[in-house]
Amino acid sequence: MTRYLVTSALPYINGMKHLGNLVGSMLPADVYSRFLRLEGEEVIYICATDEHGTPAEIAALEEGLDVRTYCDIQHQRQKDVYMRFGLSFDYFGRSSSPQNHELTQHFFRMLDKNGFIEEREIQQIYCLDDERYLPDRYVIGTCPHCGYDMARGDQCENCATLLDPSELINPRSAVSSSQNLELRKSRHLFLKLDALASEVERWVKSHQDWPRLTKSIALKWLNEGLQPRCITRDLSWGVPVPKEGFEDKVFYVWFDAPIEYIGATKEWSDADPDACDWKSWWYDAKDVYHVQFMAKDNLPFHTIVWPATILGTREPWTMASYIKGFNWLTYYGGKFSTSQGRGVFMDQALQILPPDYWRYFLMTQAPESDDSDFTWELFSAVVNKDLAGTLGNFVNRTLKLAESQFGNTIPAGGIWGPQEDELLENCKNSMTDYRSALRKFEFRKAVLALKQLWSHGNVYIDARAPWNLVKTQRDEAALVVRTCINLVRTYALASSPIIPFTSEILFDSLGMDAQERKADLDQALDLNALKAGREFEVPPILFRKIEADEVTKLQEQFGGVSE
Ligand code: B3M
Ligand code: ZN
Repeated sequence: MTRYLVTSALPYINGMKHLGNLVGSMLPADVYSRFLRLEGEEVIYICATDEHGTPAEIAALEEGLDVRTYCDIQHQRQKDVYMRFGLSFDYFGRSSSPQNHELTQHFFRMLDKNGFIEEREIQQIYCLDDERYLPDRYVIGTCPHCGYDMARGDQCENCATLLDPSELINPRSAVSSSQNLELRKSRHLFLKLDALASEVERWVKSHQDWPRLTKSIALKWLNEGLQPRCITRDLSWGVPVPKEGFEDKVFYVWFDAPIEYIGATKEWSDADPDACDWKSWWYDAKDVYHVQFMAKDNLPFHTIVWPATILGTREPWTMASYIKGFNWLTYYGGKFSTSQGRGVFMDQALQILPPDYWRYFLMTQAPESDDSDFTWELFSAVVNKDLAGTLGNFVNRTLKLAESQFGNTIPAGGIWGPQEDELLENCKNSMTDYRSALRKFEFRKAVLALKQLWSHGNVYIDARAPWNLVKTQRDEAALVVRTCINLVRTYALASSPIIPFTSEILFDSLGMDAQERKADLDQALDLNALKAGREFEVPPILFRKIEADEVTKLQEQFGGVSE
């Protein structure tokens, strides 16, 4: 039996994530994990905050906090909003954990022992007042190309030119504004990617089933030739380098971040040994199918650098079986921008509408084969049509009619006939499409199939018109109503990977117990599961429509109809 190990790219600790971050990694990973659980598979879904590196240091500095305190606060804040979005991590860890420190040092020692680490001398900017080396983006000055006086040492934000800090005019420290800078030589450790290139290439090429985006980015890197990569930094926040002469350095954040996939699982094991045996998932785990979800900018690290790191240890750590990469979700054609406050952040989204509105909409727009664009017009159109118009409307009509004609118990009577057969046949087909799309990581297709499944109910109830039948053939009307109530159950079960909160509302209103809620997707197709005589309640309106004036207001509030 295959066991499924699901991970999504670890969100940086610095600040709330936006809807683009959500749809590009965590949300599809959650949908996939929930689907596998529904299929009765053994699955764990692991994620964590990525806490080391310059961005965390800068953000802490800006808030006047020491970096550990800053990370404590931000980790809690992120975790909280992910819970509210229904992201069903089995464990949500922290890359600053002792477990990750230990594992990262172990990985390094193995690489060093096996000859895949080399020392090199590089030049870096040192600030005499700050008494520290400054990474490129800590150096600020005037851009030699456009004259912008706040250009960062790695890139000018105004004209987008890539820079080297030595090109800046009047360079100064971003930490203190001190101009007391000098170039110093410093020794660093490099991972010899070149020595591992052919092994990485063989590994990549053994995965022909990966999405085109993933394969093309991996092959592009391989074709350009792999160079040794610096994996140490002159910072104090991070995993210390366990090597003589390097005691005052830490590993580069991208060296320890993927190791935290393992680290987080170990954090879970250490906290609850009965719940999880981390090593059985990560070490010599031949029955594990490991799926990674991420946005495309993370693909080089996961298709090249991280596998090279594992291969170089010469130990049997679990490598990706499948890497699902996503393009960008844009906001009115431009970037979601943290610094410019464009687009919608996850905490703001939940102040506007409950999580399922966002979860459903985002999955309909999953940027799988191309970038896709967020607009409030599209958001309201999809919500109004699919959620309010198709699913919500069917549930509401069905249960309201049942209640008014038969009271709050499922009615008995009537004989299953050809129209019910046809309904069941249609549902089976849509369910097959839905399951096979999810198995193949084709999320947009899956959502389309789910929407199909929902629409069969409306077609059936319109054709059968139980509101008329009830006047002349009460038994027949009872059959239709009973079948439709069973369809509500089918929908609640099938939709739960995408809109889990709505499923719970429906389970509650149908009075389903814990065992009944665990039905799989074959059992979900039983349109006689809920028997006559069972009580139900009519839930409040499931989804409300978003009106045009609200769209206008949201556009104004969140800005940016144009870049
Ligand atoms: N934190 C980058 C990002 O959030 C990085 C991912 C790490 S995955 C090991 O896009
Ligand atoms: Zn510039």
